[in-house]
Amino acid sequence: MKQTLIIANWKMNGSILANSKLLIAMLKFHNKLQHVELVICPPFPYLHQVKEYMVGSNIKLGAQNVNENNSGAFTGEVSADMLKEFSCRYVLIGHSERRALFQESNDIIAKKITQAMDAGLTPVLCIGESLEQREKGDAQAVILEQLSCVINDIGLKKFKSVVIAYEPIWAIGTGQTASPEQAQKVHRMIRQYIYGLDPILSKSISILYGGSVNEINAAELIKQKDIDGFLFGGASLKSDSLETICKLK
Ligand code: G2H
Repeated sequence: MKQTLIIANWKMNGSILANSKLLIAMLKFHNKLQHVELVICPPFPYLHQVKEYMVGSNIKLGAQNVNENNSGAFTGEVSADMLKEFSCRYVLIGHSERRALFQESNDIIAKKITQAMDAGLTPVLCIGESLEQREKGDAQAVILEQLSCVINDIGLKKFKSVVIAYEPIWAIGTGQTASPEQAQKVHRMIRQYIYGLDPILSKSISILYGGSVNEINAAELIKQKDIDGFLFGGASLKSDSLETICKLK
Protein backbone atom coordinates (compact mmCIF):
# COMPACT_ATOMS: atom_id res chain seq x y z
CA MET A 1 0.00 0.00 0.00
CA LYS A 2 1.35 3.41 -1.01
CA GLN A 3 1.92 5.64 2.01
CA THR A 4 -0.02 8.88 2.29
CA LEU A 5 2.53 11.67 2.28
CA ILE A 6 1.71 14.70 4.41
CA ILE A 7 4.17 17.57 4.08
CA ALA A 8 3.97 20.58 6.38
CA ASN A 9 5.43 23.69 4.77
CA TRP A 10 5.93 26.17 7.58
CA LYS A 11 7.04 28.85 5.09
CA MET A 12 8.67 31.84 6.88
CA ASN A 13 6.83 31.26 10.14
CA GLY A 14 7.80 30.07 13.59
CA SER A 15 9.99 30.86 16.56
CA ILE A 16 11.91 28.60 18.91
CA LEU A 17 9.06 28.76 21.41
CA ALA A 18 6.20 28.34 18.93
CA ASN A 19 8.00 25.47 17.19
CA SER A 20 8.56 23.69 20.52
CA LYS A 21 4.86 23.77 21.31
CA LEU A 22 3.94 22.45 17.88
CA LEU A 23 6.57 19.72 17.93
CA ILE A 24 5.61 18.53 21.41
CA ALA A 25 1.99 18.27 20.23
CA MET A 26 3.07 16.31 17.15
CA LEU A 27 5.10 13.86 19.18
CA LYS A 28 1.95 12.96 21.10
CA PHE A 29 0.16 11.60 18.02
CA HIS A 30 2.87 10.63 15.53
CA ASN A 31 3.13 7.00 16.64
CA LYS A 32 -0.60 6.46 16.08
CA LEU A 33 -0.28 7.26 12.39
CA GLN A 34 -0.71 4.35 10.00
CA HIS A 35 0.41 4.37 6.39
CA VAL A 36 1.24 8.06 6.72
CA GLU A 37 4.62 9.68 6.24
CA LEU A 38 4.69 13.07 7.95
CA VAL A 39 7.35 15.54 6.85
CA ILE A 40 8.08 18.90 8.46
CA CYS A 41 9.70 21.64 6.36
CA PRO A 42 10.71 24.46 8.72
CA PRO A 43 12.74 27.56 7.77
CA PHE A 44 16.48 26.74 7.55
CA PRO A 45 17.45 28.14 10.99
CA TYR A 46 15.04 25.74 12.69
CA LEU A 47 16.16 22.53 10.94
CA HIS A 48 18.36 21.61 13.87
CA GLN A 49 15.63 22.29 16.42
CA VAL A 50 13.13 20.14 14.54
CA LYS A 51 15.73 17.42 14.04
CA GLU A 52 16.39 17.27 17.79
CA TYR A 53 12.68 16.90 18.60
CA MET A 54 12.17 14.25 15.92
CA VAL A 55 14.84 11.86 17.22
CA GLY A 56 13.23 8.47 17.74
CA SER A 57 10.05 9.42 15.89
CA ASN A 58 8.87 8.54 12.37
CA ILE A 59 8.50 12.18 11.45
CA LYS A 60 10.82 13.21 8.64
CA LEU A 61 12.60 16.47 8.02
CA GLY A 62 12.45 18.50 4.83
CA ALA A 63 13.65 21.88 3.57
CA GLN A 64 11.73 24.53 1.69
CA ASN A 65 14.38 25.28 -0.91
CA VAL A 66 17.88 24.41 -2.10
CA ASN A 67 20.40 26.13 -4.32
CA GLU A 68 21.06 24.78 -7.80
CA ASN A 69 24.85 24.85 -7.27
CA ASN A 70 27.07 22.54 -5.32
CA SER A 71 29.03 25.08 -3.29
CA GLY A 72 30.82 28.39 -3.67
CA ALA A 73 30.19 32.13 -3.70
CA PHE A 74 26.39 32.16 -3.42
CA THR A 75 25.83 34.37 -0.40
CA GLY A 76 22.73 33.47 1.58
CA GLU A 77 22.16 30.17 -0.19
CA VAL A 78 22.11 26.58 1.10
CA SER A 79 23.33 23.47 -0.75
CA ALA A 80 21.76 20.03 -0.99
CA ASP A 81 24.73 18.43 0.79
CA MET A 82 24.21 20.81 3.73
CA LEU A 83 20.56 19.80 3.95
CA LYS A 84 21.55 16.17 3.88
CA GLU A 85 24.02 16.77 6.72
CA PHE A 86 21.14 18.20 8.74
CA SER A 87 19.18 14.96 8.22
CA CYS A 88 16.75 16.32 5.65
CA ARG A 89 15.07 13.62 3.57
CA TYR A 90 12.92 15.87 1.40
CA VAL A 91 13.21 19.29 -0.20
CA LEU A 92 10.50 21.42 -1.79
CA ILE A 93 11.51 22.64 -5.22
CA GLY A 94 9.72 25.14 -7.44
CA HIS A 95 7.08 26.26 -4.96
CA SER A 96 4.95 28.90 -6.69
CA GLU A 97 6.14 31.52 -4.19
CA ARG A 98 9.70 30.84 -5.29
CA ARG A 99 8.77 30.80 -8.96
CA ALA A 100 6.95 34.14 -8.64
CA LEU A 101 8.95 36.04 -6.00
CA PHE A 102 12.42 34.72 -6.78
CA GLN A 103 12.08 34.24 -10.55
CA GLU A 104 12.79 30.51 -10.50
CA SER A 105 12.45 29.17 -14.02
CA ASN A 106 11.76 25.58 -15.04
CA ASP A 107 15.46 25.31 -15.99
CA ILE A 108 16.66 26.39 -12.55
CA ILE A 109 14.12 24.08 -10.95
CA ALA A 110 15.48 21.13 -12.97
CA LYS A 111 19.02 21.97 -11.79
CA LYS A 112 17.82 22.10 -8.18
CA ILE A 113 16.22 18.69 -8.59
CA THR A 114 19.49 17.27 -9.88
CA GLN A 115 21.39 18.74 -6.91
CA ALA A 116 18.85 17.34 -4.47
CA MET A 117 18.93 13.88 -5.98
CA ASP A 118 22.71 13.78 -6.18
CA ALA A 119 22.76 14.47 -2.44
CA GLY A 120 20.26 11.69 -1.76
CA LEU A 121 17.27 13.93 -1.02
CA THR A 122 13.76 13.36 -2.36
CA PRO A 123 12.68 16.42 -4.34
CA VAL A 124 9.08 17.56 -4.09
CA LEU A 125 8.41 19.25 -7.41
CA CYS A 126 5.70 21.90 -7.03
CA ILE A 127 3.64 22.73 -10.09
CA GLY A 128 0.42 24.59 -10.73
CA GLU A 129 -1.35 27.22 -12.77
CA SER A 130 -2.38 30.79 -11.96
CA LEU A 131 -6.01 31.91 -12.02
CA GLU A 132 -5.40 33.80 -15.25
CA GLN A 133 -3.92 30.71 -16.91
CA ARG A 134 -6.84 28.59 -15.70
CA GLU A 135 -9.42 31.08 -16.96
CA LYS A 136 -7.72 31.20 -20.35
CA GLY A 137 -7.90 27.40 -20.55
CA ASP A 138 -4.12 27.07 -20.33
CA ALA A 139 -3.87 25.14 -17.06
CA GLN A 140 -3.07 21.78 -18.61
CA ALA A 141 -0.45 23.22 -20.96
CA VAL A 142 1.26 25.10 -18.10
CA ILE A 143 1.35 22.04 -15.85
CA LEU A 144 2.64 19.74 -18.58
CA GLU A 145 5.31 22.28 -19.51
CA GLN A 146 6.44 22.44 -15.86
CA LEU A 147 6.62 18.65 -15.75
CA SER A 148 8.16 18.01 -19.14
CA CYS A 149 10.92 20.61 -18.66
CA VAL A 150 12.11 18.74 -15.60
CA ILE A 151 11.72 15.27 -17.11
CA ASN A 152 13.56 16.28 -20.28
CA ASP A 153 16.37 17.76 -18.22
CA ILE A 154 16.92 15.04 -15.61
CA GLY A 155 15.63 12.03 -17.57
CA LEU A 156 12.81 9.64 -16.74
CA LYS A 157 15.02 7.31 -14.72
CA LYS A 158 15.85 10.01 -12.18
CA PHE A 159 12.31 11.37 -12.25
CA LYS A 160 11.15 8.11 -10.66
CA SER A 161 12.34 9.40 -7.28
CA VAL A 162 10.50 12.72 -7.52
CA VAL A 163 7.31 13.54 -5.61
CA ILE A 164 4.89 15.84 -7.44
CA ALA A 165 2.86 18.48 -5.60
CA TYR A 166 0.05 20.06 -7.57
CA GLU A 167 -0.72 23.46 -6.07
CA PRO A 168 -3.04 25.72 -8.07
CA ILE A 169 -1.68 29.21 -7.38
CA TRP A 170 -5.16 30.64 -7.01
CA ALA A 171 -5.74 28.32 -4.04
CA ILE A 172 -2.53 29.03 -2.15
CA GLY A 173 -3.02 30.87 1.12
CA THR A 174 -6.28 32.31 -0.21
CA GLY A 175 -8.71 30.07 1.63
CA GLN A 176 -10.08 29.12 -1.79
CA THR A 177 -9.34 25.40 -2.19
CA ALA A 178 -9.82 23.57 -5.45
CA SER A 179 -12.93 21.42 -5.15
CA PRO A 180 -12.22 17.69 -4.83
CA GLU A 181 -13.45 17.27 -8.41
CA GLN A 182 -11.25 20.08 -9.75
CA ALA A 183 -8.20 18.71 -7.95
CA GLN A 184 -8.91 15.10 -9.01
CA LYS A 185 -9.28 16.16 -12.65
CA VAL A 186 -5.81 17.69 -12.68
CA HIS A 187 -4.24 14.86 -10.68
CA ARG A 188 -5.75 12.38 -13.13
CA MET A 189 -4.37 14.35 -16.06
CA ILE A 190 -0.90 14.37 -14.48
CA ARG A 191 -1.04 10.62 -13.82
CA GLN A 192 -2.18 9.91 -17.36
CA TYR A 193 0.69 11.98 -18.71
CA ILE A 194 3.15 9.95 -16.61
CA TYR A 195 1.38 6.76 -17.75
CA GLY A 196 2.21 7.69 -21.31
CA LEU A 197 5.90 7.81 -20.35
CA ASP A 198 6.02 4.88 -17.95
CA PRO A 199 2.90 2.94 -16.88
CA ILE A 200 4.57 1.48 -13.77
CA LEU A 201 5.79 4.87 -12.60
CA SER A 202 2.29 6.30 -13.00
CA LYS A 203 1.15 3.95 -10.24
CA SER A 204 4.07 4.39 -7.87
CA ILE A 205 4.61 8.15 -8.10
CA SER A 206 3.07 10.28 -5.34
CA ILE A 207 1.01 13.25 -6.46
CA LEU A 208 0.17 15.57 -3.57
CA TYR A 209 -2.38 18.35 -3.49
CA GLY A 210 -1.68 21.76 -1.96
CA GLY A 211 -3.53 25.05 -1.62
CA SER A 212 -5.49 26.09 1.47
CA VAL A 213 -5.85 22.51 2.68
CA ASN A 214 -7.42 22.39 6.14
CA GLU A 215 -8.97 19.83 8.47
CA ILE A 216 -12.40 20.35 6.86
CA ASN A 217 -11.69 20.16 3.13
CA ALA A 218 -8.94 17.53 3.46
CA ALA A 219 -11.44 14.74 4.19
CA GLU A 220 -13.02 14.88 0.73
CA LEU A 221 -9.79 15.68 -1.09
CA ILE A 222 -7.99 12.61 0.25
CA LYS A 223 -10.80 10.34 -0.95
CA GLN A 224 -9.97 11.23 -4.55
CA LYS A 225 -8.34 8.37 -6.39
CA ASP A 226 -5.33 10.27 -7.64
CA ILE A 227 -4.55 12.38 -4.56
CA ASP A 228 -1.78 10.68 -2.58
CA GLY A 229 -1.35 13.24 0.17
CA PHE A 230 -0.97 16.93 0.90
CA LEU A 231 1.51 19.75 0.92
CA PHE A 232 0.03 22.36 3.18
CA GLY A 233 1.06 25.58 4.86
CA GLY A 234 -1.32 27.56 7.08
CA ALA A 235 -3.04 24.56 8.66
CA SER A 236 0.30 22.86 9.38
CA LEU A 237 1.02 25.54 12.00
CA LYS A 238 -1.96 24.42 14.09
CA SER A 239 -1.41 21.13 15.89
CA ASP A 240 -5.13 20.19 15.99
CA SER A 241 -5.54 20.70 12.24
CA LEU A 242 -2.33 18.83 11.54
CA GLU A 243 -3.39 15.88 13.67
CA THR A 244 -6.83 15.67 12.07
CA ILE A 245 -5.37 15.74 8.56
CA CYS A 246 -2.73 13.13 9.39
CA LYS A 247 -5.38 10.76 10.77
CA LEU A 248 -7.75 10.95 7.80
CA LYS A 249 -6.46 7.80 6.13
C1 G2H B 1 0.59 26.17 -0.58
C2 G2H B 1 0.45 25.64 0.77
C3 G2H B 1 1.77 25.01 1.19
P1 G2H B 1 -1.37 26.89 2.17
O1 G2H B 1 1.64 27.10 -0.63
O2 G2H B 1 2.65 24.69 0.19
O3 G2H B 1 0.13 26.69 1.62
O4 G2H B 1 -1.81 25.57 2.67
O5 G2H B 1 -1.23 27.92 3.27
O6 G2H B 1 -2.20 27.38 1.02
